[in-house]
This record gives sequence, structure tokens and C-alpha cells, in this order.
Amino acid sequence: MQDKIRQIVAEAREALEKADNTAALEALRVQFQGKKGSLTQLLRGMGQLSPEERPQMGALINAARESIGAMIDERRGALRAAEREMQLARETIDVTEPRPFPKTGTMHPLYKVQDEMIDVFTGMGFDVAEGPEVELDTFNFELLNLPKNHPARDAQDTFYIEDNMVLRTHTSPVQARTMQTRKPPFRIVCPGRVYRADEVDATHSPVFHQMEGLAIDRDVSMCDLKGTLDAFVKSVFGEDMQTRFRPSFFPFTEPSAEVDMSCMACHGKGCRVCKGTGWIEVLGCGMVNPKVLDMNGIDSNVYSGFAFGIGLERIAMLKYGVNDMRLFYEGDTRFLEQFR
Ligand code: 2U9
Repeated sequence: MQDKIRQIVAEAREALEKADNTAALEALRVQFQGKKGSLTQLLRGMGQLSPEERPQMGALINAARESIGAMIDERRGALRAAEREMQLARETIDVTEPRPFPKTGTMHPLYKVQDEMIDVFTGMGFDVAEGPEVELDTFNFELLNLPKNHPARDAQDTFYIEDNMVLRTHTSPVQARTMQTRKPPFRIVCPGRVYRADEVDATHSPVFHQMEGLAIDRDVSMCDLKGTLDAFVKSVFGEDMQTRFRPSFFPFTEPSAEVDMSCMACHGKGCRVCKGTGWIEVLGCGMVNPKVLDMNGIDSNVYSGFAFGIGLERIAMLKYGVNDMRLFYEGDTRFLEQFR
């Protein structure tokens, strides 16, 4: 029987060395230590031994059982460590491995221009003011000296929401609202989206962007207007730019003017871009019509002001040499990437 016990322990040692995963190990534990296992069988056979031999054999079987148990524990420890090692190796991530950078968005050219213009005007003491895109007829037209039968109010140009409510056709209502809420002196620029019922082409869109400005104080003159807009053109297009002011007409300003700058393509010599004139039109402006001041609660006997309107698309097209406005709205990344 002693030989049998030694043989079982030797078999167990050999089998355990071959067990290469914890499931195989569990099967061996059952085989050697379970209720039907080889050592249990030996214990059961002890009845055939003499009473003197029994305690000695019992002790030997228990010692064998303990030694197999210790071997199983040791092997389990080793297998678990190996399995953990493999798992760690499998799940390891090399955080230093170089990856292609994910594509990031870019600042849209229109908003780059808008930001730059805001910087220029805030640098000259202007605040930024905003207002609703859905606007009352009163603020969009009436208070800007655009009475009911004025051609600019034509249904062809204006998106009506209700009888007395429109999508603003310019950002001028923001200035009208500001005149009614702020006490002069003040200087504001009003950037934002505006809407006109235009067909889409290279220079028109039913939604476009403007930045209008308004400065109100005592003794504001055409000189202040010219100096401000000349500085704006020089900041955005270059210090060597010249400006000229041509008489024009707007209902909300009197006198009114359109501002040209020297053609950036030919520096005033005359080319295709400026149709041979050497000048490019950039914006409109004027002294605020006294009627408009009074309608909006500012005493035209005490205060005067200048105003201007700039189309952002036009500035961005001239600045970046874009010849079709639709490129700004199509979201083609090949176009947009160029402004990174
Ligand atoms: C108030 C008083 C005066 C705003 C002005 C213009 C001239 C102008 C155009 C430029 C290109 C519109 O986007 S565009 O087509 N605008 O020429 N805008 S003066 O004058 C105001 C506004 C509000 C209360």
C-alpha cells in the first residue's frame, strides 16, 4: 500500500507539471482529492488492514493528500501568475505609438473676417451689440425712415413672417434698439446674419452677413466717419490702401456715401478686377438722418452720428480672392482647409 501511495503522489506530480491552465488543474484536483479520487479509494480499502497497520497507513494517506494539495496550490499560483501575465501582455497599449492626428475643424473664413473686424472696431472704442433675426417691421423699416411704400420693403426683397414681422433685412434694427436703450455717447458695431429674398448666384444669397456700425455723440462729423472707415480699410487690407467717398443715397443717412478702396489687384492702375477704374467698392455709410435720431429718442439738435454698413461676404471675397460667394456656404472641406 505504501508503494501505491508513493505512486499516486508521483503520478500527481507529473500530471500537475503538464497542466497548463487552471481548468485542467481543477480536473486533476478532483482526480486526486475528490470523493471518487484515488486517495479516497485507498482510505476506503483500509478495512482490509490489521488494526495495528491502520493508523500508520491513515497517517501516510493524509500526508500524501496534504502534499498533493500543496502541489496543486503551488501550481495554481504559478498558472494564475502566467495567465495574468498573458492578459497584461494582450491588453497593453503603447501610448507612445505615433498616430495620424484626427482632422480638426477650422475657423470659417466669414467668421475669421468678422473676428478681425470686431478687433479693429473695438480697438477704436466700439462695443459689439446684437439683436433678434426675427424682427418687428417697426425696427427693421419704420424707425429707419423706410415708410410703408418704400421700394426696399418690397415683398420681393423681404421674407415676411407675419404682417408686422420679418426676417431682418439688415442689422440696422439693432442700432435702432440701441438708440432707444443707451444714452449717448456710444459707439457700436452690429455683426450678424441678415435675410433677403434673392436668387442664389456668385454674388447673392438669401442669407448673408453684415457688420453695421453707429457712433453717436455731440459734434460727430463726416470727418470722424471718414477717419474711422479709412482706418478700417487700412487695417484689413493694408496700410498702403487709399479710400474715396462717393455721394450716394440711403433713407437712414444724410448725406450718404459709398466707400471705394484702391484695387488690391493692380494698386490703382486699372485692371479686370476693378474694371479699369483702379477702385473697388467696399461699403456704404453716412451721417445718421436727423429724422432717424429723433424717431429713436435722440435729440438731433444736441447729437449727431455716423453709420456704416459692411457686407462680410464682400470683404472676405476681396481679402481672400474668392470669386463665388456660394463657396462660403457649401462646407466643402477642400475650400475651408485653406483658411486653417
Ligand atoms: C441706423 C442708422 C443708420 C446703416 C448703413 C449702409 C449705409 C450700407 C450696405 C452695405 C453692404 C448693406 O450689406 S450691404 O448690402 N449698407 O450701405 N448701411 S449706412 O445705417 C444706419 C443703420 C441704422 C439707426
